[in-house]
Amino acid sequence: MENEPVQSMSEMKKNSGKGLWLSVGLIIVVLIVVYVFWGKNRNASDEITTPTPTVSVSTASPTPPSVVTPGTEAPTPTAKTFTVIGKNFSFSPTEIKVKKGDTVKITLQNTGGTHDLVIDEFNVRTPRIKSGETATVEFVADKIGQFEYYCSVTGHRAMGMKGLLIVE
Ligand SMILES: [Cu+2]
Repeated sequence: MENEPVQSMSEMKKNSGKGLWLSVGLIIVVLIVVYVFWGKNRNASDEITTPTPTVSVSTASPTPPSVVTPGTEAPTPTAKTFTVIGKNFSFSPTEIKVKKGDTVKITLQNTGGTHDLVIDEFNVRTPRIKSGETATVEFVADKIGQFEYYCSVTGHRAMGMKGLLIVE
């Protein structure tokens, strides 16, 4: 009986303690709710102001091969390059084959002596070059046939500085 008021006091303390914890808990919950809500809003506004950069994966689709529609003649001419080595007294190779309409690029590479490379039918003529030098000519093989390329330095053609350009 003596302890009753004490008990009630402790009970009151307990109650007030409970109330305190309750209010603290409530505040925490409110804070969490506010935080979450605010955070969401901030994220939303972030999304608006700073849009996520679009990842541009450049899938550069390879250009489809040019379709040659049947019936149309003269497909796009292809450039063909050759290196002809010239020396006393021969050319190598001694034969060059191309298709009519091809752009032909011939580089004369002189490895000995003084030479040039001439094709009369295509008005092709390199300058005369010395050993170690190179000279390039370019022309369109616009006619079918076999044409001799040769060195125009006196006597060289007769001594074997010649080859055959075959246009098919
Ligand atoms: Cu020559």
